[in-house]
Amino acid sequence: MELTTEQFIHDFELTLNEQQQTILSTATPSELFVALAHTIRQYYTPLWIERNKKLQENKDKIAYYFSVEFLPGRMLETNLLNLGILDVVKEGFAQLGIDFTQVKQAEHDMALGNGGLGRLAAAFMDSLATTGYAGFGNGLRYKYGLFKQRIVNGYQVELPDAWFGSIGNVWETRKDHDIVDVRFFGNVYMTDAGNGKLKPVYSDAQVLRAVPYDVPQLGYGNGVVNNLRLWDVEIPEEYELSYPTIEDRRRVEDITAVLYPDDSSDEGKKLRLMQEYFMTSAGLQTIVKSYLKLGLPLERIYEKVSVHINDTHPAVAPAEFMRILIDEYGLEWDDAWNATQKVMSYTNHTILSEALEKWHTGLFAHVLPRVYQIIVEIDNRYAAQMSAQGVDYETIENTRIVRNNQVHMAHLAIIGGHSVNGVAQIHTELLKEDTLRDFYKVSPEKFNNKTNGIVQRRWTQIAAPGLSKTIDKWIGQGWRSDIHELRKLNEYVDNSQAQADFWEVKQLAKQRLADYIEQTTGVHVTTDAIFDVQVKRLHAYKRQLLNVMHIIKLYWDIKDNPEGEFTPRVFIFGAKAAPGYHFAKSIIKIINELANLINNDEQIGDKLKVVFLENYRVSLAELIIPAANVSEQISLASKEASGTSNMKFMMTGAVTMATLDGANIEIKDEVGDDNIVIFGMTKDDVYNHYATRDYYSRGIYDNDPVIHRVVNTFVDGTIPNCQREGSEIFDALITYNDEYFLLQDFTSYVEAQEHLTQLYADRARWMHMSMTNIANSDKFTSDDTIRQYAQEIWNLSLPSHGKHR
Ligand code: DL6
Repeated sequence: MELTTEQFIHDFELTLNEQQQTILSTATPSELFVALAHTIRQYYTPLWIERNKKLQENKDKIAYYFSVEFLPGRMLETNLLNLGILDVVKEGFAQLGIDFTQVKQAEHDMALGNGGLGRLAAAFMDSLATTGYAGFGNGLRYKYGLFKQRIVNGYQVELPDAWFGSIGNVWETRKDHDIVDVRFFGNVYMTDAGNGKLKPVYSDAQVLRAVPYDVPQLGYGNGVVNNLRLWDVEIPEEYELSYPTIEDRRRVEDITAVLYPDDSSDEGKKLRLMQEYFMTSAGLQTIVKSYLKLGLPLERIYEKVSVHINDTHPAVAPAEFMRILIDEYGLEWDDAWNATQKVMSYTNHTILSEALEKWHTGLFAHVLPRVYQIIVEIDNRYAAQMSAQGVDYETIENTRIVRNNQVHMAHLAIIGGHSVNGVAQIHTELLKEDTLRDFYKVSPEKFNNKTNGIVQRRWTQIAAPGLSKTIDKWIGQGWRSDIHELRKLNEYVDNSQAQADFWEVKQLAKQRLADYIEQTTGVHVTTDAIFDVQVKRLHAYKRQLLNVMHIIKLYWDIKDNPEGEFTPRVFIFGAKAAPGYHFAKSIIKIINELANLINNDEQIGDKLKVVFLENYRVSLAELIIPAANVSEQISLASKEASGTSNMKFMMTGAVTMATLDGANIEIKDEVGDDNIVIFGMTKDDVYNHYATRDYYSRGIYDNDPVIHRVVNTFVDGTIPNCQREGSEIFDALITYNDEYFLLQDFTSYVEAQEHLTQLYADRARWMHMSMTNIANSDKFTSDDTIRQYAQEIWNLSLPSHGKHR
């Protein structure tokens, strides 16, 4: 949009005075932030209204993305950048003497997600708007997002993330006209509807009100505003008498209280199921209502609506959609089923079977009695149809939805839809070969791959403005709107002046991070060191522990030979462990105690530092990622579905230390073997070990003196204050045969690290690698990923109005 600095200053001051009823000289950063957000709202609101009107008038097809997680982080800068007024606002603030960074930091991260899956959902919202497609999100308006992590005595402590704080969500708008009711529990039986059909009659059901709050999703430079709808729960007035105590009300409010409640108890499981159904039912009900306003026949709803199921959490969608079409609008089963399968599609985000949700049939039927009836009917019809097609009994049994007293949500999503995709090539292959192989046998046409992507704008223009300016200097600004122009940088990867510029900008980013490290942990680190970073959720398969083992090896190398040559390294970790994941928490404790040991050893000095940055989140990632020299992507081959931080590091010039897992393989394909460092087993090696059962970690431990010493370090008292955690780790590695093959991969990891150190010592070689990574990272733009979803899964056309990319 066109906006002069003068106009902005005028609008901003007016909003500050009228809305916040304060003036510049006394306003706090948070008051300034709210005033700025409200000024921006005035700018985009007409665009939003116009967008909705046009979509309705032109009857454009819309894709609805259902996800229990959305992790946008802060939205201020994205909104400003996408509206094209970031520089104007910064300039206006400079003229007013306001510190923009301070104001931006007053916004609390919107952390309604755990990690990669939620961040991907947020990226897709940005890319849908940027590409111009009509794509709307549906999620939950949690009062508490992902917990706030504090480290106390080396241990993770979880605190509630009260992200609404005192200012609430400045971007949202409550939409009363789309309120719907959602029903749980009770009894249901079928009765004659009088028109030759049956209709359900409910008794003793709990009826709750679903209230939508819409959060705008602005496209980059195109005036498009899409919608992210977050559902909140309320008690309908007519049922208020049923909730006489605060406790009664709190039990209801719990539905949207916390992201991922503790589901180790039956109560927790019930709550989780209720959350998932609540969002899915509310979203689907309003979709059908707004479709009907177009005046088109319901049985052809698939021509105007797609519903995407992001992981298994909203996988009740096909059954709920059937319920709505049949029970509420009287469609025949076959018409409803035809529409449902054409509307629904599903993304799988993991091969870890424990993450594919299953519900005990007793619980499911208790919470959602009518939906359960429909699921049983879908399942029976599916089995009959497969049998009629000659599919063998075992395959049918393996793919059924209701099996062994469990409702298999992934199976419902696959059977009830027309598409199932993995999130990187290797992951999709593994789904076909292993996790979902029986489905692939019966419905190969449903399977496809959509490699993940990232919003390049956030990781360059917002998180790395210095890097962005350096890119501008060498290839012009075209890449900012067409990321594929980044490839022009390939021409300069051996240009010594360009290398010096890119080196310089990385050093500045490292210094910024070094300052933050010093402020928050008291540890001084030098930018002369290699900044080696592993930031992601803490999980055994991601193998932070392998990184720790390498650090221990380096520690002993220096202790054995304190005068030897050593390229200094700073190892930086950021990771939250799921609150109930004991082993992951033990690894956090070990990292912190190892850090204390190393950072306070004068003999080690600046040669080696270890830092654990608490409360890893999107806004912290924006500080850390541009400062990395090395990106640690070291999961056991076959276990990481894709990864997306690997793409962010690549785009900002880090070199990846990688196993052949997830999207690392596609990064390697883009940059070539010389510009990435690969080590470790392949997925076939891993599967061979599974088949032959020949892996024996104790044998390696007994025979390799280096490994022996490293593993013993966990238990011999070298690392203080972690006897219990050290023993757990020792047991996992040796007594329980090292599930994730750390010992097997250790030697090759160490060799790869030594190779990397040599590469870093040759600045021209290193900068060639670093810049080649930046230059070829365009492949991972989520704009392209979303285009593939839109064209190949959702069958969307670009709306006829507006500018598109
Ligand atoms: O697809 C987004 C993201 C992938 O990049 C990660 O590799 C994958 O682990 C993550 N999956 C999940 C699902 N649950 N589990 N485990 O978070 O999805």
